[in-house]
Amino acid sequence: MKIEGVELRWVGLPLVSPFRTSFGTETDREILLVRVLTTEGEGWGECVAMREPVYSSEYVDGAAQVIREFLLPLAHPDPWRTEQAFRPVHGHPMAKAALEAAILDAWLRARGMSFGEFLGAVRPAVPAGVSVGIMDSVPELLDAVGGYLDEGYLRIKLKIEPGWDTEPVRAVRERFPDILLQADANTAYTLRDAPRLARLDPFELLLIEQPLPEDDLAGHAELARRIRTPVCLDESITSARIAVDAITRGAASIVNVKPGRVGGFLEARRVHDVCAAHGVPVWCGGMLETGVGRAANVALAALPNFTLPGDTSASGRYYREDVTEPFVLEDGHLRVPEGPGLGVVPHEERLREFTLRKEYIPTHIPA
Ligand code: OSB
Ligand code: MG
Repeated sequence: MKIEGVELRWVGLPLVSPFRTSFGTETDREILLVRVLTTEGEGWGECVAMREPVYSSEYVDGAAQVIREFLLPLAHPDPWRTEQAFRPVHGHPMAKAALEAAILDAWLRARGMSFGEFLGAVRPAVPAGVSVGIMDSVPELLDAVGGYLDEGYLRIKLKIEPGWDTEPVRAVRERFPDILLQADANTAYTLRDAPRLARLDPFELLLIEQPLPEDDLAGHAELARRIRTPVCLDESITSARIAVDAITRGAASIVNVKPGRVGGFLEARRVHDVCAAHGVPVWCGGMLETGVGRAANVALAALPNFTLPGDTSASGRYYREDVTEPFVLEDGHLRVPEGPGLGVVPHEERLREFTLRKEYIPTHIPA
């Protein structure tokens, strides 16, 4: 299998409703898709970097630059060789993950094997949770949560920040006493807020995700001793090695796995494996992906130690029209695609409709 070229495609998709977090509000998404063209067919990957560097240091145009200038010259048709070849490039996990995923997709399609089979999926469908943004008022939040529960979502995650925490969490817990409920702070607190975070203890949250800055493992370990809610890490977990470090220091008792954040699906599987070895449950995070990224995430979420519902929601929670066939909720679950590779492909016409710009980079990468 020879890689003959790579297409970078900037896609613009409006969200069905604004998504507000402690780092900003998303309304119109700009997404970078990577398509590799090989002598044995093509492969697709989604870069989960956002337009601005507010979740992590990566951003769409920066990732495109890194792929074009630094990663593509190192790429290989074999996904493991590609991963190894990327090692000298520091950081940029989302750029690496996108190109690796596209190569892996082409490699799997050429072998007639699905992502699920390749990664080691043990379930035909995965339970779906939904991540609910910060709202202007508690009644508005209760309406949104009620709507998602009516649709069948099996777990609710509330975005929180100082000033939007105890009150919304209490209101949702009082209205819906029996649901699986958790909160995500996206680094919005410091250790000085420990007493205020302890006020969430009575609400029986499954976990609190990333309360403190990403480089504060010691702080998370200390916080975990001061609150009853289990501490889960997202932004901090950038590799399997850091996952082990966080777990052994007591900074995380649950881990959110995002392939883009750890540099690819091969590393994401290792994060799953080391967490399993330490008895730490994991769940699959999300970055508001299109069907391209979602297909692979859903396959990953079918691995045995993904024992909590993920942020893998149906396409309709994000987009009126997805670029692939939409993922739909069936009894609170998303089905793991079974076809070769991702098992889905972007719909040519819709893709064209949503494409902001594209760039073709010819390559001569022999097997
Ligand atoms: O912290 O999990 C996060 C979206 C963008 C960036 C960061 C996060 C999120 C979400 C939404 O919480 C997850 C999803 O539904 O894709
Ligand atoms: Mg998070």
